[in-house]
Amino acid sequence: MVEPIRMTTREHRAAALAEAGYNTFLLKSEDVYIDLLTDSGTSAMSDWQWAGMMLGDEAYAGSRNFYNLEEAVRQYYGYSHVIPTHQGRGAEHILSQICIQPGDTVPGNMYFTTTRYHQEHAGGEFVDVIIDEAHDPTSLHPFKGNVDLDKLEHVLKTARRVPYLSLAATVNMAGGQPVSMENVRATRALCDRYGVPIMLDGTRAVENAYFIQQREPGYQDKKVADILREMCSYTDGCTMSGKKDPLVNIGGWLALNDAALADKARNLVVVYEGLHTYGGMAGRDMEAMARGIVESVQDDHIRARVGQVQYLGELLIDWAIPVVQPIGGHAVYLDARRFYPDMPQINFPAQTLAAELYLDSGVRAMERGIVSAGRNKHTGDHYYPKLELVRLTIPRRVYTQAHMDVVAESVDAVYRNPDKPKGLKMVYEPEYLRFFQARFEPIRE
Ligand code: PLI
Repeated sequence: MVEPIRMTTREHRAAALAEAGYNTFLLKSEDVYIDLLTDSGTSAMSDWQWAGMMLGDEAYAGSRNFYNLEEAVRQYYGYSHVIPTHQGRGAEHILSQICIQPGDTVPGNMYFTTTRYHQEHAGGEFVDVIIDEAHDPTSLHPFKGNVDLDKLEHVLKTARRVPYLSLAATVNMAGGQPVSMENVRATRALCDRYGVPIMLDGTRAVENAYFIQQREPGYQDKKVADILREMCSYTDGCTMSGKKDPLVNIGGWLALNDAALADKARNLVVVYEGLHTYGGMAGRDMEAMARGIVESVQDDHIRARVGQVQYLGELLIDWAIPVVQPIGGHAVYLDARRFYPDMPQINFPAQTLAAELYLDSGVRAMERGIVSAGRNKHTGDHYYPKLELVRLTIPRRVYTQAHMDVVAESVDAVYRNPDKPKGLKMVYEPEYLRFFQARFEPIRE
């Protein structure tokens, strides 16, 4: 599918940005030139997926497309039970509700916005157990998503109850950074000693498997599909946003190995999502996702996908622009602190940088810093994350390398602009997941 894109004038963008409260989530898509807001649901489907859309079995119950999806998840991810959901956060909601009790502690390798929200909403407390290198944008550790086993053991020893370890692969908020197979295996062994299951956030696990193939000794000759299966085999279940790795515009699932827990999930899914054989998706959506899973694990696909992200990242590194290194799997993350070294974090440097980039060229990116981090739910204080980033997220199979060049040139222009902005102040703050809808005004003096 081809979609026309529109160039706009700086004057037009200035007006659009003001109307959007300096929040790129509030811009209209037609005012955007190159859309790197997210890779979520923005990928292009293949001819084979579109053909599958024509084979939708829209029965309320027992659609054949559900069984195709179930089979694809079993084959490529290896879990026994598959509960479809409308997208990833639907799966996170069900998992949190069936596993977490008030007062529980949920350790994880860095928070993700919707994941932590659902854990807290169920009465849990998220504790970060990622290695320290993940919080340092300049560290070149090849597996910055790794769990710090000492931090995890401390939680397992001291927490009243730990329902599961929340393991993300790759780690979005750290810059799309992978976890090594060795670390997953060691984490499994540690969790086994304490009888704690592992729930994978498998949203970008295929990208993680690709990094293992490229970087971890012993995996060079293995297929990405086999690496993915092995990684999942060390975990007990998985939440999935079908909008990322599985190459669809909408959809998700929760997969579990424990039959009794799966029954609980199947029961709850009918309350919030839909019957356990469609979970909020049309039959045709499930078919597209089943086929997307098959395509997503092909070595040629994933090499090209991650390769495009690396291309943009390496261009920016060559031009000495501060980015999170190593370059992640789905996005290049600009280090806003080094764009605006004098700007206090409370003036929202990354939010400001995303606005400046849009103003310069119509390229839309996303803040991943203090705004995304939100507030401590007990004290009401802002979290002040070490990482203050702008994410240039690459949709799969959509843009060309020439688009990447345009993006890089605009980032360079913003970085070298001697006229530095003072930052933004937040003038409207929603209660939940504020980054989506918060509004800002420029600080002028
Ligand atoms: O957007 P959902 O509800 O399909 O998925 C939620 C979700 C869960 N885990 C991870 C690691 C995500 O990245 C994620 C969604 N990410 C979005 C929307 C993104 O722009 O990164």
